[in-house]
Amino acid sequence: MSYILTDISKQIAVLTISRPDALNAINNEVIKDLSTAIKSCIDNNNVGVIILTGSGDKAFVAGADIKRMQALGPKDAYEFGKTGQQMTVLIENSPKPIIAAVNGFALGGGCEISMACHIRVASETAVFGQPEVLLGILPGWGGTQRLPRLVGTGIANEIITTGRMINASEAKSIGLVNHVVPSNELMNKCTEIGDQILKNGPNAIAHSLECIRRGIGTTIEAGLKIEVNKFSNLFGTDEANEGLSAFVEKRKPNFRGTK
Ligand code: DAK
Repeated sequence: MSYILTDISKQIAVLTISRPDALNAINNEVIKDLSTAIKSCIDNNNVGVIILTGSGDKAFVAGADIKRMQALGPKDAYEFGKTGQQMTVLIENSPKPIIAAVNGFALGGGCEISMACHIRVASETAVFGQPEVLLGILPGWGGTQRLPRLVGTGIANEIITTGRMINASEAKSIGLVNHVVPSNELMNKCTEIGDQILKNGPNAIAHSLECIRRGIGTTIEAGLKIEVNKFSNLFGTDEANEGLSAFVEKRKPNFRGTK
């Protein structure tokens, strides 16, 4: 049985991490199942947007499985760290936007998974944090890299070295999340964003995400080169022909057949 529940409707896949007795804490099996589920959504032509959430009303993901980590030595920890990092890279590199629907605790590895997603929407009850230093370890699934890129170095330094918890409204104020909504509106809000994305060209979306991702780590000049190449490569494609013609013909574009 998989730790991931998959529900696909109207080109939006909802992936629910389901390990409720451990607040959806992540072990190797969850990493494997989540990676498989994401790859399968990326390969599925009936999916255009992915929403990632946690089961229950208490946690998105309460972190890596602390009970399992207790037994790790440096070699196993390196493997666990690498596997978790690969999963976050798979999420971040997805050509289909992945929206984190953060429905509760997003701590340690949970916060790191949410930060690898392209968009974060939090319920009012969400709690973020990188409490690894409280355990004598450090954020090892990209927290030290993605948090400063999202919120700036000074705030990331404080969050990581204090390990303190951040509530949803603070997360919004520092730019860690895009939106905060009441719990019962969380999935609606994510679906609304997903529906808006689905109206647009899938290749244009995928290439935009790639330009943003690759441009962040480089100079403006190098980033502009990536952008102009991606931009020009879209011209002459069926998708760009459809989008540009639809504007001229004063009609809505049809990029995905059914939408
Ligand atoms: N791991 C395993 N079990 C967990 C867990 C976790 N992270 N978080 C919660 N649980 C389990 C609890 O043990 C409890 O199970 P039972 O004792 O009932 O069997 C059950 O979930 C319910 O939790 P609580 O009873 O504690 O519930 P409360 O409402 O009282 O508290 C809490 C909720 C989220 C505040 C608390 O559970 C908590 O503090 N959890 C731990 C949060 C945390 O520290 N998370 C960060 C984990 S460290 C690496 C790369 C990355 C990482 C590690 C290595 N390498 C490069 C090697 C990532 C590290 C982390 O994520």
